[in-house]
Amino acid sequence: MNSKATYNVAIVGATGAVGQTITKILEDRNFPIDTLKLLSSSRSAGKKVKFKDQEITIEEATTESFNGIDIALFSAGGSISEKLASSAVESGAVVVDNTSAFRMDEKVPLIVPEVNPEDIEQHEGIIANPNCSTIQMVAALKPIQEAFGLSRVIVSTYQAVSGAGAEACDELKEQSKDYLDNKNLGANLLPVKGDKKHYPIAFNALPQIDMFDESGYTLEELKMVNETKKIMHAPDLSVAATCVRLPFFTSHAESIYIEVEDDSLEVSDIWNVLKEAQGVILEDDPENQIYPTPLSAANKDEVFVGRVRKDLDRPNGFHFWVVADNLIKGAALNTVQIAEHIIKK
Ligand code: 3JN
Repeated sequence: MNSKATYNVAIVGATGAVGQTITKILEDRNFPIDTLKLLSSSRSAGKKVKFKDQEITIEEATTESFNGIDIALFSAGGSISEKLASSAVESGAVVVDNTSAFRMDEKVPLIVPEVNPEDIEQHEGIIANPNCSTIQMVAALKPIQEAFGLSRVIVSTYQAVSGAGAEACDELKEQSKDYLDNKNLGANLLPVKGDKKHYPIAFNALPQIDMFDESGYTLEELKMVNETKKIMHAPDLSVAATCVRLPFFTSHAESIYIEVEDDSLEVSDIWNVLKEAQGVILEDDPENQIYPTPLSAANKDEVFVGRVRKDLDRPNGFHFWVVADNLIKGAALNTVQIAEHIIKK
Protein backbone atom coordinates (compact mmCIF):
# COMPACT_ATOMS: atom_id res chain seq x y z
CA MET A 1 0.00 0.00 0.00
CA ASN A 2 1.27 3.48 -0.86
CA SER A 3 2.22 5.46 2.18
CA LYS A 4 -0.18 8.32 2.97
CA ALA A 5 -0.65 10.76 5.82
CA THR A 6 -4.14 9.41 6.56
CA TYR A 7 -6.18 6.42 5.40
CA ASN A 8 -9.81 5.65 4.62
CA VAL A 9 -10.79 2.79 6.91
CA ALA A 10 -13.93 0.65 6.96
CA ILE A 11 -15.07 -1.62 9.79
CA VAL A 12 -17.43 -4.41 8.72
CA GLY A 13 -19.38 -5.65 11.73
CA ALA A 14 -19.08 -2.28 13.46
CA THR A 15 -21.95 -2.88 15.89
CA GLY A 16 -20.62 -6.19 17.29
CA ALA A 17 -18.49 -6.42 20.43
CA VAL A 18 -15.25 -6.78 18.43
CA GLY A 19 -16.23 -4.05 15.92
CA GLN A 20 -16.97 -1.61 18.74
CA THR A 21 -13.67 -2.46 20.41
CA ILE A 22 -11.82 -1.92 17.10
CA THR A 23 -13.42 1.55 16.79
CA LYS A 24 -12.33 2.44 20.33
CA ILE A 25 -8.77 1.16 19.79
CA LEU A 26 -8.40 3.07 16.49
CA GLU A 27 -9.34 6.21 18.43
CA ASP A 28 -7.18 5.44 21.49
CA ARG A 29 -4.09 4.63 19.39
CA ASN A 30 -4.68 7.62 17.14
CA PHE A 31 -4.64 5.56 13.94
CA PRO A 32 -4.15 8.02 11.05
CA ILE A 33 -7.70 8.05 9.69
CA ASP A 34 -9.07 10.30 6.97
CA THR A 35 -12.60 8.84 6.89
CA LEU A 36 -13.99 5.98 8.96
CA LYS A 37 -16.86 4.02 7.43
CA LEU A 38 -18.87 1.87 9.82
CA LEU A 39 -20.66 -1.02 8.14
CA SER A 40 -23.10 -3.60 9.47
CA SER A 41 -26.16 -5.61 8.53
CA SER A 42 -29.26 -3.71 7.36
CA ARG A 43 -30.71 -4.19 10.88
CA SER A 44 -28.23 -1.74 12.47
CA ALA A 45 -27.91 0.63 9.49
CA GLY A 46 -28.91 4.19 10.42
CA LYS A 47 -27.66 3.98 14.01
CA LYS A 48 -25.11 6.60 15.01
CA VAL A 49 -21.76 5.95 16.67
CA LYS A 50 -19.34 8.45 18.21
CA PHE A 51 -15.78 8.49 16.90
CA LYS A 52 -13.47 11.26 18.13
CA ASP A 53 -15.55 14.44 17.70
CA GLN A 54 -17.75 12.98 14.94
CA GLU A 55 -21.03 11.09 14.83
CA ILE A 56 -20.81 8.38 12.18
CA THR A 57 -23.96 6.82 10.73
CA ILE A 58 -23.74 3.07 10.34
CA GLU A 59 -24.32 1.91 6.75
CA GLU A 60 -25.35 -1.46 5.41
CA ALA A 61 -22.33 -3.45 4.17
CA THR A 62 -22.65 -4.31 0.48
CA THR A 63 -20.27 -5.14 -2.36
CA GLU A 64 -20.40 -1.40 -3.25
CA SER A 65 -19.25 -0.21 0.19
CA PHE A 66 -15.50 -0.18 -0.46
CA ASN A 67 -14.89 2.51 -3.10
CA GLY A 68 -11.98 4.63 -1.91
CA ILE A 69 -11.34 2.46 1.16
CA ASP A 70 -7.67 1.74 1.91
CA ILE A 71 -8.08 -0.69 4.81
CA ALA A 72 -11.16 -2.81 5.60
CA LEU A 73 -11.32 -4.50 9.00
CA PHE A 74 -13.81 -7.40 8.91
CA SER A 75 -15.41 -8.81 12.03
CA ALA A 76 -18.94 -9.80 11.06
CA GLY A 77 -18.61 -13.58 10.84
CA GLY A 78 -17.13 -15.89 8.23
CA SER A 79 -20.04 -15.84 5.78
CA ILE A 80 -19.95 -12.01 5.50
CA SER A 81 -16.18 -12.14 4.95
CA GLU A 82 -16.64 -14.77 2.26
CA LYS A 83 -19.30 -12.60 0.61
CA LEU A 84 -17.64 -9.18 0.79
CA ALA A 85 -13.85 -9.45 1.29
CA SER A 86 -13.15 -10.01 -2.41
CA SER A 87 -15.18 -6.88 -3.34
CA ALA A 88 -13.10 -4.88 -0.85
CA VAL A 89 -9.87 -6.22 -2.36
CA GLU A 90 -11.10 -5.53 -5.92
CA SER A 91 -11.83 -1.96 -4.85
CA GLY A 92 -8.18 -1.64 -3.80
CA ALA A 93 -8.49 -2.12 -0.03
CA VAL A 94 -6.31 -4.34 2.11
CA VAL A 95 -8.59 -6.56 4.21
CA VAL A 96 -7.76 -7.64 7.75
CA ASP A 97 -10.20 -10.44 8.48
CA ASN A 98 -11.02 -11.49 12.02
CA THR A 99 -12.84 -14.73 11.08
CA SER A 100 -11.71 -18.25 10.22
CA ALA A 101 -12.85 -17.83 6.58
CA PHE A 102 -9.35 -17.43 5.10
CA ARG A 103 -6.99 -18.30 7.97
CA MET A 104 -5.71 -21.55 6.53
CA ASP A 105 -5.58 -20.32 2.92
CA GLU A 106 -1.95 -20.54 1.76
CA LYS A 107 -2.18 -17.16 0.06
CA VAL A 108 -3.38 -15.46 3.24
CA PRO A 109 -0.86 -14.53 5.93
CA LEU A 110 -2.08 -15.32 9.46
CA ILE A 111 -0.54 -12.72 11.70
CA VAL A 112 0.29 -12.01 15.31
CA PRO A 113 2.47 -8.90 14.98
CA GLU A 114 4.77 -9.85 17.89
CA VAL A 115 5.31 -13.31 16.37
CA ASN A 116 5.43 -13.27 12.55
CA PRO A 117 5.18 -9.66 11.28
CA GLU A 118 7.41 -10.54 8.31
CA ASP A 119 4.65 -12.74 6.85
CA ILE A 120 2.46 -9.66 6.24
CA GLU A 121 4.53 -8.84 3.15
CA GLN A 122 3.25 -11.98 1.39
CA HIS A 123 -0.33 -10.75 1.34
CA GLU A 124 -2.38 -10.57 -1.85
CA GLY A 125 -5.11 -8.35 -0.43
CA ILE A 126 -6.30 -10.34 2.60
CA ILE A 127 -4.53 -10.79 5.94
CA ALA A 128 -6.14 -13.00 8.60
CA ASN A 129 -6.35 -12.41 12.33
CA PRO A 130 -6.05 -15.70 14.25
CA ASN A 131 -8.53 -17.17 16.73
CA CYS A 132 -8.33 -15.48 20.15
CA SER A 133 -7.09 -18.60 21.95
CA THR A 134 -4.33 -19.07 19.38
CA ILE A 135 -3.10 -15.45 19.58
CA GLN A 136 -2.32 -15.46 23.29
CA MET A 137 -0.73 -18.91 23.17
CA VAL A 138 1.67 -18.17 20.29
CA ALA A 139 2.65 -14.83 21.87
CA ALA A 140 4.07 -16.85 24.79
CA LEU A 141 5.34 -19.83 22.77
CA LYS A 142 7.26 -17.99 20.05
CA PRO A 143 10.07 -16.56 22.23
CA ILE A 144 10.51 -19.97 23.86
CA GLN A 145 10.60 -21.69 20.46
CA GLU A 146 13.20 -19.20 19.21
CA ALA A 147 15.43 -19.52 22.26
CA PHE A 148 15.23 -23.23 23.01
CA GLY A 149 13.36 -25.09 20.24
CA LEU A 150 9.93 -26.58 20.86
CA SER A 151 8.71 -30.08 20.08
CA ARG A 152 5.34 -30.45 21.80
CA VAL A 153 2.46 -28.32 23.09
CA ILE A 154 -0.57 -29.51 25.06
CA VAL A 155 -3.06 -26.81 26.00
CA SER A 156 -6.32 -26.69 27.97
CA THR A 157 -8.28 -23.47 27.74
CA TYR A 158 -10.61 -21.73 30.17
CA GLN A 159 -12.56 -19.38 27.91
CA ALA A 160 -14.82 -16.43 28.77
CA VAL A 161 -18.41 -16.33 27.54
CA SER A 162 -17.81 -13.06 25.65
CA GLY A 163 -16.03 -15.25 23.07
CA ALA A 164 -19.45 -16.70 22.27
CA GLY A 165 -21.04 -13.25 21.79
CA ALA A 166 -23.32 -10.80 23.55
CA GLU A 167 -26.22 -13.26 23.66
CA ALA A 168 -24.10 -15.73 25.62
CA CYS A 169 -23.18 -13.00 28.11
CA ASP A 170 -26.88 -12.20 28.65
CA GLU A 171 -27.57 -15.91 29.04
CA LEU A 172 -24.89 -16.23 31.75
CA LYS A 173 -26.39 -13.28 33.66
CA GLU A 174 -29.93 -14.67 33.48
CA GLN A 175 -28.90 -18.21 34.35
CA SER A 176 -26.82 -17.00 37.29
CA LYS A 177 -29.82 -15.10 38.71
CA ASP A 178 -32.08 -18.09 38.13
CA TYR A 179 -29.60 -20.44 39.77
CA LEU A 180 -29.31 -18.27 42.86
CA ASP A 181 -33.12 -18.07 42.96
CA ASN A 182 -33.18 -21.89 42.93
CA LYS A 183 -34.84 -22.03 39.51
CA ASN A 184 -34.20 -25.00 37.27
CA LEU A 185 -31.48 -24.10 34.76
CA GLY A 186 -32.61 -26.92 32.50
CA ALA A 187 -35.48 -24.66 31.46
CA ASN A 188 -32.94 -22.22 29.99
CA LEU A 189 -31.50 -24.50 27.36
CA LEU A 190 -31.15 -22.46 24.19
CA PRO A 191 -30.57 -23.73 20.67
CA VAL A 192 -27.07 -22.93 19.40
CA LYS A 193 -25.51 -23.43 15.98
CA GLY A 194 -28.02 -25.53 14.12
CA ASP A 195 -30.52 -27.28 16.29
CA LYS A 196 -28.13 -28.65 18.87
CA LYS A 197 -29.09 -28.04 22.49
CA HIS A 198 -26.38 -26.93 24.86
CA TYR A 199 -25.92 -27.09 28.61
CA PRO A 200 -26.33 -24.25 31.10
CA ILE A 201 -23.14 -22.20 31.43
CA ALA A 202 -23.82 -20.65 34.86
CA PHE A 203 -21.92 -22.51 37.63
CA ASN A 204 -20.80 -25.03 35.02
CA ALA A 205 -17.84 -25.88 32.72
CA LEU A 206 -18.48 -26.91 29.14
CA PRO A 207 -15.82 -28.96 27.29
CA GLN A 208 -17.21 -27.92 23.92
CA ILE A 209 -16.51 -24.71 22.00
CA ASP A 210 -17.92 -24.83 18.47
CA MET A 211 -19.00 -28.12 16.92
CA PHE A 212 -17.19 -31.48 16.96
CA ASP A 213 -15.62 -32.88 13.84
CA GLU A 214 -15.22 -36.60 13.13
CA SER A 215 -11.82 -36.67 14.90
CA GLY A 216 -13.56 -36.07 18.26
CA TYR A 217 -11.94 -32.63 18.57
CA THR A 218 -13.99 -29.43 18.39
CA LEU A 219 -13.43 -26.87 15.65
CA GLU A 220 -12.04 -24.41 18.24
CA GLU A 221 -9.46 -27.03 19.28
CA LEU A 222 -8.50 -27.73 15.66
CA LYS A 223 -8.17 -23.98 14.99
CA MET A 224 -5.64 -23.78 17.84
CA VAL A 225 -3.68 -26.73 16.43
CA ASN A 226 -3.60 -25.66 12.77
CA GLU A 227 -3.23 -21.92 13.28
CA THR A 228 -0.36 -22.38 15.76
CA LYS A 229 1.62 -24.48 13.27
CA LYS A 230 1.05 -21.92 10.50
CA ILE A 231 1.92 -18.81 12.54
CA MET A 232 5.00 -20.42 14.09
CA HIS A 233 6.18 -21.92 10.77
CA ALA A 234 6.29 -25.27 12.55
CA PRO A 235 4.30 -27.85 10.54
CA ASP A 236 5.88 -30.68 12.55
CA LEU A 237 5.23 -29.21 16.00
CA SER A 238 3.00 -31.57 17.97
CA VAL A 239 0.00 -29.58 19.27
CA ALA A 240 -3.12 -30.82 21.07
CA ALA A 241 -5.88 -28.70 22.60
CA THR A 242 -8.90 -29.07 24.87
CA CYS A 243 -11.11 -25.97 24.82
CA VAL A 244 -13.48 -25.33 27.71
CA ARG A 245 -16.05 -22.55 28.27
CA LEU A 246 -16.33 -21.19 31.82
CA PRO A 247 -18.84 -18.82 33.44
CA PHE A 248 -16.92 -15.54 33.51
CA PHE A 249 -17.25 -12.66 31.06
CA THR A 250 -13.80 -11.54 29.95
CA SER A 251 -10.36 -13.03 29.14
CA HIS A 252 -9.32 -16.48 28.11
CA ALA A 253 -6.92 -18.43 30.34
CA GLU A 254 -4.80 -21.38 29.21
CA SER A 255 -2.86 -24.08 30.99
CA ILE A 256 -0.03 -24.98 28.63
CA TYR A 257 2.43 -27.90 28.76
CA ILE A 258 5.47 -27.71 26.49
CA GLU A 259 8.48 -29.82 25.71
CA VAL A 260 11.61 -27.94 24.63
CA GLU A 261 14.56 -29.31 22.70
CA ASP A 262 16.96 -28.81 25.58
CA ASP A 263 17.08 -31.04 28.69
CA SER A 264 19.05 -28.64 30.85
CA LEU A 265 16.70 -25.69 31.19
CA GLU A 266 15.46 -24.24 34.47
CA VAL A 267 12.39 -22.11 35.18
CA SER A 268 14.64 -19.03 35.31
CA ASP A 269 15.68 -19.64 31.68
CA ILE A 270 12.04 -19.55 30.57
CA TRP A 271 11.40 -16.50 32.77
CA ASN A 272 14.34 -14.63 31.22
CA VAL A 273 13.02 -15.19 27.72
CA LEU A 274 9.44 -14.23 28.62
CA LYS A 275 10.60 -11.08 30.44
CA GLU A 276 12.06 -9.82 27.16
CA ALA A 277 9.16 -10.96 24.96
CA GLN A 278 7.22 -8.26 23.13
CA GLY A 279 3.63 -7.87 24.28
CA VAL A 280 4.08 -10.38 27.12
CA ILE A 281 4.11 -9.57 30.85
CA LEU A 282 5.48 -12.12 33.30
CA GLU A 283 3.49 -12.19 36.56
CA ASP A 284 5.04 -15.12 38.34
CA ASP A 285 5.85 -15.08 42.04
CA PRO A 286 4.31 -18.13 43.71
CA GLU A 287 5.63 -17.23 47.17
CA ASN A 288 3.57 -14.06 47.05
CA GLN A 289 0.68 -15.70 45.19
CA ILE A 290 1.32 -13.58 42.12
CA TYR A 291 -0.10 -14.92 38.85
CA PRO A 292 -2.52 -13.52 36.24
CA THR A 293 -6.27 -14.21 36.32
CA PRO A 294 -9.06 -13.44 33.84
CA LEU A 295 -10.13 -10.45 35.95
CA SER A 296 -6.61 -9.04 36.28
CA ALA A 297 -6.01 -9.33 32.52
CA ALA A 298 -9.37 -7.78 31.50
CA ASN A 299 -9.13 -4.48 29.59
CA LYS A 300 -5.35 -4.87 29.20
CA ASP A 301 -3.42 -5.04 25.93
CA GLU A 302 -0.78 -7.60 26.90
CA VAL A 303 -0.60 -11.37 27.25
CA PHE A 304 0.12 -12.34 30.87
CA VAL A 305 2.12 -15.41 31.89
CA GLY A 306 2.56 -17.02 35.30
CA ARG A 307 2.95 -20.35 37.12
CA VAL A 308 6.00 -21.41 35.09
CA ARG A 309 7.19 -24.70 36.55
CA LYS A 310 9.18 -27.75 35.53
CA ASP A 311 7.43 -30.99 34.84
CA LEU A 312 8.03 -33.40 37.73
CA ASP A 313 9.11 -36.25 35.45
CA ARG A 314 10.31 -34.93 32.12
CA PRO A 315 13.50 -32.82 32.18
CA ASN A 316 12.48 -30.95 29.01
CA GLY A 317 8.83 -30.41 30.07
CA PHE A 318 7.39 -27.16 31.47
CA HIS A 319 3.92 -26.04 32.52
CA PHE A 320 2.63 -22.47 32.59
CA TRP A 321 -0.52 -20.33 32.62
CA VAL A 322 -1.36 -17.69 30.01
CA VAL A 323 -4.18 -15.11 30.24
CA ALA A 324 -5.27 -12.30 27.89
CA ASP A 325 -8.36 -10.20 27.19
CA ASN A 326 -10.07 -12.14 24.38
CA LEU A 327 -11.75 -9.10 22.81
CA ILE A 328 -8.64 -6.90 22.98
CA LYS A 329 -5.41 -8.82 22.23
CA GLY A 330 -7.49 -11.84 21.17
CA ALA A 331 -9.35 -9.87 18.50
CA ALA A 332 -9.62 -6.07 18.12
CA LEU A 333 -6.13 -4.98 19.18
CA ASN A 334 -4.39 -7.65 17.11
CA THR A 335 -6.45 -6.52 14.09
CA VAL A 336 -5.47 -2.87 14.60
CA GLN A 337 -1.82 -3.81 15.16
CA ILE A 338 -1.87 -5.63 11.80
CA ALA A 339 -3.31 -2.48 10.19
CA GLU A 340 -0.53 -0.43 11.83
CA HIS A 341 2.05 -2.76 10.27
CA ILE A 342 0.40 -2.44 6.84
CA ILE A 343 0.76 1.34 6.85
CA LYS A 344 4.34 1.16 8.17
CA LYS A 345 5.46 -0.78 5.06
O1 3JN B 1 -15.53 -18.99 21.49
C1 3JN B 1 -14.58 -18.22 21.62
O2 3JN B 1 -14.11 -17.90 22.71
C2 3JN B 1 -13.93 -17.68 20.42
C3 3JN B 1 -14.80 -17.80 19.23
C4 3JN B 1 -14.39 -17.53 18.02
C5 3JN B 1 -15.23 -17.69 16.84
C6 3JN B 1 -16.61 -17.80 17.00
C7 3JN B 1 -17.41 -18.00 15.89
C8 3JN B 1 -16.88 -18.07 14.63
C9 3JN B 1 -14.66 -17.71 15.56
C10 3JN B 1 -13.18 -17.53 15.40
O3 3JN B 1 -12.71 -16.40 15.51
O4 3JN B 1 -12.50 -18.51 15.16
C11 3JN B 1 -15.49 -17.93 14.46
C12 3JN B 1 -14.93 -18.06 13.09
O5 3JN B 1 -14.54 -17.07 12.51
O6 3JN B 1 -14.89 -19.19 12.62
